[in-house]
Amino acid sequence: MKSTLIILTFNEINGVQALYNKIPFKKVDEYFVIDGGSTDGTIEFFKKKGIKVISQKIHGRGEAFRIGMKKAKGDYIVYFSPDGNEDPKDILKLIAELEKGSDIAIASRFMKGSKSDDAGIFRGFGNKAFTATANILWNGSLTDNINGFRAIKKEKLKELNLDAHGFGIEYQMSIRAMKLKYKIKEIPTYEPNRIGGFSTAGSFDTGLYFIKLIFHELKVGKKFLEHN
Ligand SMILES: Nc1nc2c(ncn2[C@@H]2O[C@H](COP(=O)(O)OP(=O)(O)OP(=O)(O)O)[C@@H](O)[C@H]2O)c(=O)[nH]1
Ligand SMILES: [Mg+2]
Repeated sequence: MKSTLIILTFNEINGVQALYNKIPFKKVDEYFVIDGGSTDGTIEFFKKKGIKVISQKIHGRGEAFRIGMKKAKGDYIVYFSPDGNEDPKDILKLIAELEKGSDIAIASRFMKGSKSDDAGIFRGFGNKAFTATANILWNGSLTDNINGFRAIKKEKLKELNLDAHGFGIEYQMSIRAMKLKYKIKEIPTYEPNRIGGFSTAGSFDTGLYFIKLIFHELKVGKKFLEHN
């Protein structure tokens, strides 16, 4: 099976410079960058290295995930954000879990063996509360269904017909995957603080959108399958 590494950036030059040499480009079959409109040199950095950069017409991680799915030639897709919150070493570990038979593999910041320096008390609590709510509603047992650092089989991702915006995309992916009883594997990860730059995930707005998503997903049920 072939793997595609998708790097997601929006003004992430500091992280990109710090992490570039640690990204296992040679160990995946395909890689490219999807950029949400960087103006800080991120795009130029990758282009200079000869790496393809796809510039989004519509901003946001939701859109970036969808473009990635359409462009990826591999059977396995890994989404990686080089902001310092994600350890590039986990990229191959996530792919390995798909090879072992999982449909989705998520780097969890909140399971046994994990650690997060970045979540803080408020965001850590929010993350866990949203994960727990989804577990109750859709009969799951995940510890971190929000983290963007994940790998998924492309065919399985297509089936989910994700339409969420921005930072809701991962939550919707996890919820729909639970609805379809996908095999989801979590691996412990260490999330350090971000390297320079700025987070654009406003906690309040994101939280509000997650609540809307929960109601939307309750209403939609499995009807998203009809679009296939
Ligand atoms: N392609 C793309 N990437 C984006 C977009 N918005 C944010 N990103 C990237 O997504 C990753 C996560 O964004 P952050 O703002 O750090 O969100 P977060 O990790 O939830 O927040 P922190 O934990 O505070 O860092 C980073 O690598 C960003 O550069 C976008 O519109 N398009
Ligand atoms: Mg981040």
